[in-house]
Amino acid sequence: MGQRFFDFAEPPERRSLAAGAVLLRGFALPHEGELLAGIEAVAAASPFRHMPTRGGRRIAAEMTNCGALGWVSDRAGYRYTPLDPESGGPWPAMPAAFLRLAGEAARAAGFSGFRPDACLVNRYHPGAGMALHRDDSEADLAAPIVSVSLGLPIVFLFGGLERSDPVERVRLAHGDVVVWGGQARLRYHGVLPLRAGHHPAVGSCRYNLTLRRAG
Ligand code: MD3
Ligand code: FE
Repeated sequence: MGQRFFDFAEPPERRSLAAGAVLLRGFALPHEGELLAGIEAVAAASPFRHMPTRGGRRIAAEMTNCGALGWVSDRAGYRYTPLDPESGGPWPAMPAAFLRLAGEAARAAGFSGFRPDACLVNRYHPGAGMALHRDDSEADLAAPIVSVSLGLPIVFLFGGLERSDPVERVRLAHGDVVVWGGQARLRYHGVLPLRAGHHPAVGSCRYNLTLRRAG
């Protein structure tokens, strides 16, 4: 009984996944409305699209970006660009709620002064996943990446520094935030194909925001 009483005083769940990787369960929940409105505003200016890979296939997740730089892939490979190749104009501004959440999450994980200049927004429909890869095209690899999951849950794959290293599976659900820095920054990662479902606030898909210092 005494135990139960103290449950109210617990801080939000915080779990170290590995050196440099901190999972903040439910950290984004208080900001759900602003984050979803931000995604809608970004997508109104730069709509979600399937980007081609260098090899000519299409990336399963639909993507868009906000901030000074956006991540793009095409037959020339992948890189960050200041302009949306579809609209021809700059990527939409980073919504204030994205910036604030990224800064607070990074600070909670021990990274002070994180100022992202790029946010890739991924949208997964059932069946879409992301193969193991590393994020290595950002200029400052000392800066962390903050990722925010919204909508349907997914199984995240967290590997090592080599593609053949063993992979840990972590469920990422609505409102979960992960800060990837230090030694975790260059580890292989991916997600399993999304399973169909319905999320009361988001519907039948999953969004993932990755906030980065790209330039
Ligand atoms: C670990 N996105 O956009 S988020 C990506 O769920 C990406 O959409 C996945 O991988 C998604 O590049 C995973 C978690 C994540 C993001 C970036 C990382 C994990 C990371 C960078 C380094 C290490
Ligand atoms: Fe990645």
